[in-house]
Parts: sequence; structure tokens; C-alpha cells
Amino acid sequence: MARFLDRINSPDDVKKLNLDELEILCEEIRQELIVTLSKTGGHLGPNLGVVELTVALHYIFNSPVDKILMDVSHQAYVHKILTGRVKQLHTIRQYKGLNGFMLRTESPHDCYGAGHAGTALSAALGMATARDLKRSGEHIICLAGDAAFTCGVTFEALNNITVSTKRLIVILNDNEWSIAKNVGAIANYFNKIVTNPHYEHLHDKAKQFLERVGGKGLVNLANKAEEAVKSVILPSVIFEELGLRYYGPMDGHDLPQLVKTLEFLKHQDEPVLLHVLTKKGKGYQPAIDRPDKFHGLGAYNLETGETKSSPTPTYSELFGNYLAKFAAENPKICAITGAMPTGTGLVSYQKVIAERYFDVGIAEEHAVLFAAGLATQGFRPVVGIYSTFLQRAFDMIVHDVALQNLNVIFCMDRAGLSGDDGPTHHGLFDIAYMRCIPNMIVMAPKDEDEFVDMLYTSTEYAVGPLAMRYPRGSGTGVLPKDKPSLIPIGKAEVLQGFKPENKGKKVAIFGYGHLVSMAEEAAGLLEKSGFSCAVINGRFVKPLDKENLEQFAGQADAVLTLEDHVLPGGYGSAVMEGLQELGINVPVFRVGWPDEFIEHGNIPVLREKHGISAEHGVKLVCAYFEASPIATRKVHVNV
Ligand SMILES: Cc1ncc(C[n+]2csc(CCOP(=O)(O)OP(=O)(O)O)c2C)c(N)n1
Repeated sequence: MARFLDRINSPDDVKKLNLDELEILCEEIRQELIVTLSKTGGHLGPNLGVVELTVALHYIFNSPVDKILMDVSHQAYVHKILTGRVKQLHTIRQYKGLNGFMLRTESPHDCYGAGHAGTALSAALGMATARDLKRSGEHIICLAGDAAFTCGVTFEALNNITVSTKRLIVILNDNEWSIAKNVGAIANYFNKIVTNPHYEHLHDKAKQFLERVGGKGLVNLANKAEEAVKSVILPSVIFEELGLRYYGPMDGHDLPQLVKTLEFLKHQDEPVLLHVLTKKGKGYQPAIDRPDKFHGLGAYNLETGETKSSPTPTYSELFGNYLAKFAAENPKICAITGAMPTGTGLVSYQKVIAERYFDVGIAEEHAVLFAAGLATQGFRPVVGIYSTFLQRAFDMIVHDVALQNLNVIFCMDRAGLSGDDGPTHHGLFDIAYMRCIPNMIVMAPKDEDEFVDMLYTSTEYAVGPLAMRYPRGSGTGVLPKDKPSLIPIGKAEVLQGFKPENKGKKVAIFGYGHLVSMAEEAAGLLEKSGFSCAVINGRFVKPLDKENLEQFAGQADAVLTLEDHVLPGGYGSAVMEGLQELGINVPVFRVGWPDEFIEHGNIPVLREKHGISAEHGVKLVCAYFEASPIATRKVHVNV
């Protein structure tokens, strides 16, 4: 039998269905998500939770004239399906396929791009204010999860709503989960509202009222309805104090109820908040059983929900395990995460060092300030955080940690290209934003063994802040030694010197972090073409090892640098600055990401496209010498 889903090319087609048909459509969407994502991977759990909500939104509102914003927008797959993109769902998160988040260039229905949490309410407020200034009549609807309310910026927006606009619809999608279980006082507060028996009683009354007056007929009864629904307001509800009329809590899977309520809210002349309760993973048992795993994952077995795991431990796993070991010996070590216990690997640390483990919610700014406070009292806080999310806390790193020269350790996971999540999640800027800060030590390990050494070194270092970057997944698979060693701060590692017997042109190759293996590969290729190569593991971009630079770049005919970071402000830039300071004039060729936002897609494909390869480095060097066969360096400019 033909599916309703196959007739949905735009939200107009949703509006043609009756309520019974819409219920069937919801089930078809669930099946489509469960089956398709088993092959592509993606944010299954969050999307299964918002099927009815998204269908109701597109049934009642008129996107793209009305603007629907979603916080993070990892839950926007259903929205994509209903706005003409169902046929491309199988391409999601792949190169040239659909992006996994809302993307303004992808569709006029994606009115606001996101990927980081906590941004939707402020942006929605801006849009509502723009609408008021233009005197246009569209609706602005902001859908935010309960974890978005652990973000400080969400509260900054709440503080501003009543002074900015008279009309805004906020939907709080409360499923009690962030990626892990939601944390903190606000999560407890939502729970109190939901479990208050007095409240449920009042809510039932409102439900009966809405059922009696029926769906779209509510328009004429708006005033009466408001009176009735007002009675469901719990006077102490925090949103009321902040100027948002609170409605709820209601079952976010009850489609008829959602439709009626949204129709009602559409006609309200004040900022409103609808609190809906949903189940993450609804309709797929493995996702209900493991909401954290099914928040976002790779391809999985449709029957069992099983996924493939990495054959060697990932950097994140090593981080959690080894930090726990070091913390068992050192009572000053504390670990902090911003709602990412599984992603950062701290989940294993939490199990053994519970007292010195802190999940602060999606609150990166607070995480860094909290670490600063701990450090002033002699503790050694380790902030486990994705490179991309630390961007948000730049001022705290500068003003609070570095300026006061506090012993805070930043372990920046997912540094480098993140791949299928795309530009919101690539960790391509952290070298630039860290190395410009005085007092900061900035480093990157070449492999897993060196990672553990650097982690150990950081916990032993007592002179100020350090930042270490490492990529998603595992590296070359080198297992850590039994006993970690201290790494001398600011010292590069020479992996291969120039061989005196090789009389070819000399190329000094400097690799940074996990691209050191690519530097070794480039050396092999260049040597085959008659060049003489030295290979250096940079280890530290700050302080840069000038002695090493002088020794190797000082005698080279060309320098090649490789890094998994944007070229502006990156490791290669640091090398060039170092050479300039040393007065060494030598051509420098840099492999790294260009000065643009890199699209989503799988890492090998994107590396190939953007020239992040040993071959590309070799090409740059060879092209230079082919263009000027007599090119030699040897011009020292002393400044
Ligand atoms: C600034 C920032 N920190 C961390 C994350 C990682 N992250 C993505 S979604 C998410 C949880 C979102 O929970 P919620 O908003 O309640 O939505 P749900 O998935 O439960 O529907 C987190 C922590 C992020 N996207 N942005």
C-alpha cells in the first residue's frame, strides 16, 4: 500500500491529511528513520522523540513563512522529511548529502543553522523582534530540549524575552535526557513540575476543556480558552516569573492534543512556553533501552541495535581510563565535563573517582570558570571537552585561567576534522585560539602512547594552564607503555635526521599531532624522488621548539608542515613565525585545512578534496623545485 509519507513533498501536503492519517504518517516516519539510520547512522533517539511534535508543528504553522527553530537541531530529521527531503534521507551526514543539522543553504525551511546547544532561544527572540520591527505577522517557534535549559545563554535569552517581543512560542521538549541523563537543579525542577499530583489534576481539567472545544474552532474561543488554561498554571513556575505564559506539561506523543494546543497557542498575544513530555527513542526498543548510545551513533544492526566498536582503544577511552589511574594516585585531580561523559570518555573515570567528577551540564563557560575556582584552591582540574565546544569559553580561558596563570588542563577531544557532523563540529580552530594566549602550553600527541605521556605530564606540571588536542577515534593503535613518562615541555621530538649520505635537496618535515604519521609518509615519498628528509614530531606549538627549528629548518632547502587544523593561525603559521624570528629564510609549504568552513562528509573524502595528504605535501615541494631547479636556501636574514 502506498504510504502517506510518499505524498509528502512539502508542509502543504501534511495539511491535507486528517488526524487519523497524520497518526499513520507518524508511524511511517518512525519506520523510515529506524531503517534508514541503521545504514547511515545519525541522531536516531532525539528524532524518534519528536515525530508527533514536528508533524503537529508543520500541520499548524506555515513554514517557511513561519519560522521553526530547533536548538542544536540534531532533532530536525523529521522536519527535513516533512519539508521535501525524505528521498535524500539516506544521504544524511554524507559528503554532498543532507547535513545532520539545520543548514540555511540546504532549504528555506531551515531558517536557522545550529549544531551547538543553547542558541535557539536568543536567535528566535532576534527573529521575533525583527518581525515586530517589520510589522510582519509570522510566527516564531523555538523548540528546545530540557538540556538546552542547562545552557547559560538560554537564560540570558529568557531574561530578555518580555523586553524584546510580545509574541513568541517556545516549546520545551522534556525527555529528561541530555546525551546522558540531564543534570542539575533545573532538571530537578522540571521533574518536580511533572510529578506534582496537584498539577496533573489541573492539567486533566485543561485537557478536557481543550477536547470539548475541539481543534481549529479554538480560534473564536481563544479568550475563553485562555481563562481555562490559565488555571493550569502552577503559580511558581519559573517561566511565568520570566514573562512567558506556561502551558503544560502535556504528552508530546498525543498528536490530537498537540494539534489543538498549538492551534490555541498560535493565537496568543504574549510569549508562551509549552512544556511537552516525550520519550527519547520512542518506537525502537534498543533506543529506549540506551538513550545515551542512540542519541547519536554510526550504522547499527536493525534487529539488535548493535554497533561496531573500534579495534583499539579510542583517545577518549584512554583519557577516561588513564585520568582515573592518575587521579587515584593524586587527590588533587578533578575531572569536569559539559554534558559529555560518554563522548569524552569520562564515564569510566566517573565510575571510580565519583567524588572528583563533575558534569556541569551544557555549560562550557561555567565549566572553565568552575575549573579556575578549583585551581585557585590547589586542585588540578582537567576539563574534558570537544575542541568545537570549548570555543564558547574563550574569554574564560583568557581572562580567568591564563591571566591568573592557573593550573587548569584542557583536554580537547575531537580536535581536527570531525567528519560527518560537519562544520558545526569540526575542531579546526583550537591551535589558533589557544596559541595566542600568554601562559598557555599547547601540545598534541602523535599517537596513543604519547597521549598518555602528555596527560601524565600535564597532571604533574604546576606552572600554569595546558591544552592538549587529540582527534576523534583511535590513532595509529600504539598501545601506551606500562609506565607513562614525563615529556619535556616545549621540546620537539626528532624522528629522523638528515642522512649525511643523501646528497639530495633537504626537506625538513614538521608534523603536528596525529598527522606526524602523514609527515613520515611524505618523507618516504620524497626520499623516493631523491630528496633528503628530516622528520620532526612538533609536540608543542607553544612554546615552539626554536632550537629544533633552527637546527633542522636552518639547514633545509624547504620546510613542509602538516596539521589537522585550518592554516591561518595553525602549527604551520607558528613555524613560519618562528623562522621569521630566527631570521631563517626558507620556503615553507603547509598542509592543512583552507580558510573556509569545511562541509560534512567522511574524513578520507574530505581530506582528498582539500589536499590533506602526504601526496599533496610532496606535490607542493616538488612543484617548487621543478619550477626553480636551482633553488637553494641558504639565505639567512638576521633581523
Ligand atoms: C555547546 C554544546 N555543548 C555540547 C553539545 C553536545 N550535545 C549535543 S545534543 C546534546 C544534548 C541535547 O539535549 P536536549 O537539548 O535535551 O535534546 P534531546 O537530544 O534530549 O532531544 C549535547 C550535550 C552541543 N551540541 N553543544
